[in-house]
Amino acid sequence: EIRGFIFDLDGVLTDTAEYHYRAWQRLADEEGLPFNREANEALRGVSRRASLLLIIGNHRQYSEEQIQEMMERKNRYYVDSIENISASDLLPGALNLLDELRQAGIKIALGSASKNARTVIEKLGIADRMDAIADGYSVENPKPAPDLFLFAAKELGLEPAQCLVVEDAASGVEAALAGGMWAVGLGTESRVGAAHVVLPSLEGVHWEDIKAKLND
Ligand code: B16
Ligand code: MG
Repeated sequence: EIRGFIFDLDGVLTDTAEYHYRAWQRLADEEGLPFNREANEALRGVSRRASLLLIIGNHRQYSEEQIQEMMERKNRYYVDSIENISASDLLPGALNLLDELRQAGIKIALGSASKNARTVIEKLGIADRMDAIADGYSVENPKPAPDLFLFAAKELGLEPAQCLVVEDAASGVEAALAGGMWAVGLGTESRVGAAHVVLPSLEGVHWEDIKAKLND
């Protein structure tokens, strides 16, 4: 029986992906590295460092110091750009599902790779709805390793098999399955088809519907 939900942040509860993209694009332009929206798709749910290494590819050689500086620079651009986000930046259906789960007595955790996750959920006005937070500071190994979600489950006091992860990234679905959890994938079959249930988004989604689909 499912007793806890673990929500990814970017792409599930809000669309900070666009702000991450613009910050990476600005950095890539400054460095003369090739990058565009299409290339950005590969960065969905990927940690800051791994994202930068994907952008650099084998185009140039950078020292560790330069890599650190670029990670900090991208983060400054990103943090500046999310300064004004608010509850209106919650994706459709997110708030309703959080409320339904609470009423059903289901525990809720955040499972985000982002080091800015706490700031973002505070701005979105949903920080008080979280029973636990797993973010970019919680574990060493990024998704697709299950560590982040296992950390969240532990914080909730639940077994992995009692937890359901909601993810928009292939690496996140992979992490949930590797951890022995249930997975709901948001987006296309080609991206999140490995999940137990695939939905286009959380819009109009009810806990009862998810439960029914899992029992099919
Ligand atoms: P930060 P999620 C991920 O959030 C983003 O999807 C990804 O684009 C970003 O690089 C990563 O967090 C790290 O974020 O630079 O703020 O630490 O999808 O896991 O909620
Ligand atoms: Mg995501």
